[in-house]
Amino acid sequence: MKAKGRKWHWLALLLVLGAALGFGIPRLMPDSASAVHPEHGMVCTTGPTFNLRASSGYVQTPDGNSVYMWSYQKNPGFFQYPGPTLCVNEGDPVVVNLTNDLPEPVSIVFPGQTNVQANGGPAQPQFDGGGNLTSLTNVALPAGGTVSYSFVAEEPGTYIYQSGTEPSKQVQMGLVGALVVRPSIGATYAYNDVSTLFNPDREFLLLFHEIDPDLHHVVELGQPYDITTLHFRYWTVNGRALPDSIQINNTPWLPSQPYSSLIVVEPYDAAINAQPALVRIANPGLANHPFHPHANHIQTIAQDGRMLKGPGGEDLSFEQFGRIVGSGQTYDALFKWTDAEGWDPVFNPVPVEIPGLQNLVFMDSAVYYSGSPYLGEQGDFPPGVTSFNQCGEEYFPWHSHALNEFQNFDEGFGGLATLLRVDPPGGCP
Ligand SMILES: [Cu+2]
Repeated sequence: MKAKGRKWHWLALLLVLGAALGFGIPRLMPDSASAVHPEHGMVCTTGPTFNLRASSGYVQTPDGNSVYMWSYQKNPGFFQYPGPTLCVNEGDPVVVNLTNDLPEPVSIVFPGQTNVQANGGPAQPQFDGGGNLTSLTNVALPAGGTVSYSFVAEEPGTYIYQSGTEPSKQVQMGLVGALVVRPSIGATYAYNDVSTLFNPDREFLLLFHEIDPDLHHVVELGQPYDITTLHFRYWTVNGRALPDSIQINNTPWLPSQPYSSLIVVEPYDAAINAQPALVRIANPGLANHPFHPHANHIQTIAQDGRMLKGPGGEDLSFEQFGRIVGSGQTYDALFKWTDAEGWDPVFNPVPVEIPGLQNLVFMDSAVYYSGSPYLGEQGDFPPGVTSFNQCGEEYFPWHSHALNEFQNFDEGFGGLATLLRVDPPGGCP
């Protein structure tokens, strides 16, 4: 494991994050997030019956752009991207009723689920005039058509759901979401194995997706969709690009993008904080993404909704500091942040050479840097520099290491990235 990853070059990232990191009061929401930290962490829409609409709307990007999207939203509800995170329990009879507001047939497929029954809508398979397969399952016809899918959630884990109709268009347009099946031994476990116990107040989902705004524009205008011109310009985590990705759940200025992806933890402590965070990673998009979490490594425990165990039950989980998340794949990881050296300005003052105040150059007058190398301590800043650091917390970037994806329309840093926030023991006041 790496110890505290104090990489000063990443300071630059924190300095360009202009928008304030919210500690505000979230919008009242019917969905369940963590009871202790509703601002952060995975937001569940609970089933096992779900009513979704395939609809169009607009999302915002950090460079001030507004992009036409398709997505699944709750019915009734507001347009949101990505679709709601569907949470069910192992053994549940799941029913997903889909209504189509879009101008062409749409559907949903549930990779990893077995015996999915489709009721209503034209039956599969469907072909276009040229004999090409256009849909993997029954569709909801345009202008209010409906279809219903049902299956039993037989295996716990993290899954995706997405359009099974012309995926090169409809998945790219945003018809994606995540499905979480909780194991029968309890909701504080990721799988039916005691080694997968996690802190339920530290459960996170990171769902990756990509956007070509030009292709979205031609769809908005009703013009032909030419996949050969595909050129992604935006990359999102939970429907937002950095720095929007670190804003709280349901932040009011991103009304169509309700899900935060900020990871918030406190240092591992065998006595008071022994359980790891659970990070569910899902990639329903068209591209593969080499995801790189800074600070401690993640412990990858499952892939595509199956625990990493050998034929004799051997533990095949492993530590990683980089994880290529392929198109259509999911991973589950446990994560602990360890204050390896226990730096403390009084009791363990590990000498650190910090540049003098007058030598510090900030790219932006607003920073998240604490001004101190010690967790829970805050230092001084040059005149004119405002720190949004709350309590000496520390930030680490978790980002795509395909650096073209680490930006918003060629402006970095941004894109497929979020931050890990480490609060001092006991949390921020
Ligand atoms: Cu990195």
